[in-house]
Amino acid sequence: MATELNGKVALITGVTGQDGAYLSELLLEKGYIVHGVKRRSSSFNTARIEHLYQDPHEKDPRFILHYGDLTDSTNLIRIIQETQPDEIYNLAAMSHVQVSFEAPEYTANADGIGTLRILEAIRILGLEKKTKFYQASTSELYGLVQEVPQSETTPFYPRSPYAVAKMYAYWIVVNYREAYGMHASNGILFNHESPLRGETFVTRKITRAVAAIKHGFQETLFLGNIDAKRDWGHAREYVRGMWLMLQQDKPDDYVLATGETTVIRDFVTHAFRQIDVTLRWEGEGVDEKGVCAETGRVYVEIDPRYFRPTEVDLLIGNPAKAKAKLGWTHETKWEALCAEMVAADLIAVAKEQRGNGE
Ligand code: NDP
Ligand code: GDR
Repeated sequence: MATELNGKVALITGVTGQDGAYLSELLLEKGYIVHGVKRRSSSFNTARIEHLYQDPHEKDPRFILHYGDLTDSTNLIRIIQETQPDEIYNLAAMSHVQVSFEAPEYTANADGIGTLRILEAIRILGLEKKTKFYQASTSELYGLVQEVPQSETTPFYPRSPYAVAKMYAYWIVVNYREAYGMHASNGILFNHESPLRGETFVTRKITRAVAAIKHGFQETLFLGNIDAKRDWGHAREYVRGMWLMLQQDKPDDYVLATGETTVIRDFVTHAFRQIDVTLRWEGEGVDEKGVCAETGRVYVEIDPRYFRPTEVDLLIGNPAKAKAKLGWTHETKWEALCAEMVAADLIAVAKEQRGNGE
């Protein structure tokens, strides 16, 4: 970290997550002092940011972690008071759509009211004019298809407790911007993935399973609705868009997406191709099995437990505004992203198994 300091301080909630890790790297490269909020956990939850860790005894550390939680307003007020950030990136959330059906109240508290808590903390501390705020909004707000491609003007129709909580967060950001003149922006980000993606999201679940099957540690990949379509980009490129939003003179809301949509089934096929397995799908229905043409071996099975009570069938974003106003574009295509994730998991799974003594 030899970069000269740029005199700015950033605070990232959700620093231990996929986006938190990439954003921390980016901001440190740009010369920020980065404070991160992490939750207390009974086991280590900092694997994604281990390479950035600095001993707190070090002189003038640039990357500093604080225990905190979006459900605890006094804790948030104290952290913001202590760090006096120029920019806050609110990435913390219970971010799993299916889990939000199991824990809807907690999801509303953390993802919805949690956002309000930070905005109020900024106001209570009188930082409205100093601190810029980024909110991790989501394409899940579009939910039931109203129009495609989806843009900043497409009506919302959320389809899960997660999306409804994020919709509250979206509007409270808009309201605080208009009511108090805060520099607060929503990034409406479409799905973005990477080798750091949580293991229970569909892309990473697929790439890890492919790696485990290749190494002989897993027999079958069980999936839910493989007919859903998603607009997938690379997380490293999307965090740059977050930063760009806070560098603008005026706050606003922006879609970040690739503009291309892909059915889950094709991601599965492409992932298996990386280990030289050619999947042949039986029929087109989601209750059919995926079979390898040469051997007849079943690699993929559909398990109804992974179906959601209400599904988001089709996401395809229009990133034209972000391109025109922020100069943001994506580079990585989903096929390359998939290949990168499989390659990383082939190494990771082998390492884990060695670690387990197998
Ligand atoms: P992750 O699930 O990887 O990370 C979520 C982070 O939030 C983790 O650091 C997690 O901590 C933390 N967290 C969860 N609950 C709380 C809480 N109550 N208090 C404090 N921290 C909490 O998500 P991503 O990095 O993929 O996404 C970042 C944000 O962007 C999320 O808000 C997500 O909803 C949103 N988003 C993501 C998209 C994507 O495709 N990745 C697309 C659009 C929006 P811990 O590590 O301890 O679990
Ligand atoms: P999503 O991501 O719900 O779009 O939310 P996820 O990868 O969980 O699901 C994408 C699609 O795949 C289908 N699917 C499965 N999903 C999971 N997790 N596991 C399975 O076994 C499986 N089988 C099929 C799902 O039904 C869905 O249609 C992500 C999160 O990062 C959110 O936080 C973020 O807001 C949105 O992306 C944009």
